[in-house]
Amino acid sequence: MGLVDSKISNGIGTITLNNPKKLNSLSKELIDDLCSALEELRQQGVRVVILRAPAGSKVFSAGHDVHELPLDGRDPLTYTDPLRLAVRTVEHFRAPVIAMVEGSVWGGACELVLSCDIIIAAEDTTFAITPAKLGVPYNLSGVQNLIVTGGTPICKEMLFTAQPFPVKRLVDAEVVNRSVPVEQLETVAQSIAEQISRNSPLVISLLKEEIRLLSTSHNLSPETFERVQSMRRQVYDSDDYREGIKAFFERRPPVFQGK
Ligand code: LCV
Repeated sequence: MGLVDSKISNGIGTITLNNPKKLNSLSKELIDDLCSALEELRQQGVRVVILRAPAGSKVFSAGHDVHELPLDGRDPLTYTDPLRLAVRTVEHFRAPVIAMVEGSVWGGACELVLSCDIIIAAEDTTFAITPAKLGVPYNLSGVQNLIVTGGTPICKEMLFTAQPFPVKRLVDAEVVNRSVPVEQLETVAQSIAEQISRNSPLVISLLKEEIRLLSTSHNLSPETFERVQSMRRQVYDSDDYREGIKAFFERRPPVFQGK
């Protein structure tokens, strides 16, 4: 797996996002490598996985690779898009995934981290959920994941402002399990992983799936779903969507016209 490193020791898998020159942006290539690494660890029967970036990373992940956001009228966040696939792969992975986070986390990478089962972060970590800044019509399952794991109040503030939030705000909102001094990050994450690896993998796998099902049971009528999809199409067909991406590459603040 070129863009991620993976290892296993005593039933504990560790996957390191390792494409620093692209700030671990969630390109299709990196997501494919991440999903392959998880599948390999599943086949080896890991009890728990730690997902991390290299020690000392200033950026944990810069989020969706903006170069891969379509500009030809296609939905940028469909069911089969890499970010959606990565989030589902973590959510459905039979063993717990611990996100061990340092540096800044951007956009879809926030949802990927929040899709993990336990989040341990260094005290200077920040999270910025950015679709409103880029003009991207975030999708229903993504928004649901954010509010289920984060809670509506802080998620609305994060989504509407699109600003970096210090991890303390997310710990206070019980979105992140713990923030620790960066020098303790590995020890704390490893200790939790070892505690989990000593428990019943069958029970833990069942508990993880029960919690997933109970926390996301929603009856959305087909008409409502289609109405939201038409709302999303209006966004990704809008000038604002193109403006958000254009402004990103021109390194300037976007000027959204609301159309
Ligand atoms: C491709 C990048 C990226 C990147 N993609 O270094 O959640 S949603 O809906 O918004 C979803 C669609 C999503 O996740 O969108 C992406 C959200 N991500 C962001 O808004 C973060 C954008 N990046 C930044 O704000 C800065 O790059 C940070 C603060 C992460 C790092 O700043 P720094 O000054 O250290 P540069 O900005 O110079 O970036 C280094 C190289 O990485 C590219 C960026 O274009 C630059 O490439 P070049 O050296 O070729 O110019 N890069 C950064 N983020 N998400 N490419």
